[in-house]
Amino acid sequence: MSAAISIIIPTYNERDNVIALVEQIDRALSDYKYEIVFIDDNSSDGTAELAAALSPKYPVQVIVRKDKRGLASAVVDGLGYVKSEVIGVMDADLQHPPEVIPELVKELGSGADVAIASRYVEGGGCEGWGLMRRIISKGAIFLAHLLLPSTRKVKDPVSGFFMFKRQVVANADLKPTGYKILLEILMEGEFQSVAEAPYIFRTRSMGESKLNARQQIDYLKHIYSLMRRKGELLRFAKFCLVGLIGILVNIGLLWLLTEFAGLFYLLSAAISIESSIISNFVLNDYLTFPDRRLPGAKSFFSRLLKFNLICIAGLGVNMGVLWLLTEVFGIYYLVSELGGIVAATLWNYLFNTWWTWK
Ligand SMILES: Nc1nc2c(ncn2[C@@H]2O[C@H](COP(=O)(O)OP(=O)(O)OP(=O)(O)O)[C@@H](O)[C@H]2O)c(=O)[nH]1
Ligand SMILES: [Mg+2]
Repeated sequence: MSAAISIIIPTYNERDNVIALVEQIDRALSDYKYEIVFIDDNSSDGTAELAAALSPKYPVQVIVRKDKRGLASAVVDGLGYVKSEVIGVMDADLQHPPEVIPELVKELGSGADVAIASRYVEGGGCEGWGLMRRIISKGAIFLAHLLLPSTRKVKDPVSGFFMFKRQVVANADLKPTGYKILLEILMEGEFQSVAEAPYIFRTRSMGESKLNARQQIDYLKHIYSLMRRKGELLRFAKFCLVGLIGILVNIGLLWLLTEFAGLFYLLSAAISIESSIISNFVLNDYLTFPDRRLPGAKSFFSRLLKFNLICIAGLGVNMGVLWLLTEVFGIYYLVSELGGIVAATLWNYLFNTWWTWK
């Protein structure tokens, strides 16, 4: 099969990598028609000039931007220059092995719209990473899975090495912050199927890493921006509103059952707590998570049971924090309870999005 492929490669001071990279891509794609578009942020080491000098021999185009505006934005700009229907993104520093590109192309040929070179499927991995970098990488993925649930089906949603069909981004308004352009495409693009092919993220042998704490802060900003754009912040606000309604149901019923039905107040409390959990569940099922509700009575009751268990554990979290802040930190108990409510709300929300409304 011969396909037209465009590879976008963001560069910043990668002089010592570009020649070997282009040669390796050329070898890997010997059966394909392809083009490489470098988006260079005005590297001071002559990267752009060196890459441009390859163009008589290889299908290389170099776009130089005047300022350093970041990896992900470089890729977005690159989309404006590529000509093929099949588009790939990879780093310039040879940490992404070009031999994997044909495997990604095959995945697209077999029906995937997005094909990701993944470190976290069987056969994938990272060469020479210390414990800290592993924790940061896994933590970043955990955060994406937790806060942006539609990414959960992808094991490596922050990979910098992937390919996709042009139509995936044709109507997408891409506004990434920082490094993680794949996350932006997974959240804003239009696609049906995603495939992941394993690869080993190699150690960088030439040039310097541009990764620093700034990128980690940018990542948090990016997640926040996606949560806002994709309605996940609104979802959390609805969950909190339902929680407030639950407090009214709880206190109102406690008062009614104790004063008018003549029940012992602790019995009234048990009934009103459970009633507010059930009313919260129904409201959340219809208002907060209408898009993540499976049909059928069995699924409904299974969600109700999960919600119940998480909320009862949430009561324990509330009381634990109340005790801790009051007894250990000496805070006035009514103020401590605010901490307890915040902790229990977060607990309930996170565990319910993870388990009840997966
Ligand atoms: N155009 C552009 N490219 C960038 C910028 N920052 C990084 N890059 C390129 O993006 C790719 C990934 O950057 P790296 O510094 O290698 O990041 P990393 O691979 O996550 O980190 P290491 O494993 O430490 O190398 C490389 O090709 C860089 O040259 C930028 O601000 N602008
Ligand atoms: Mg790198």
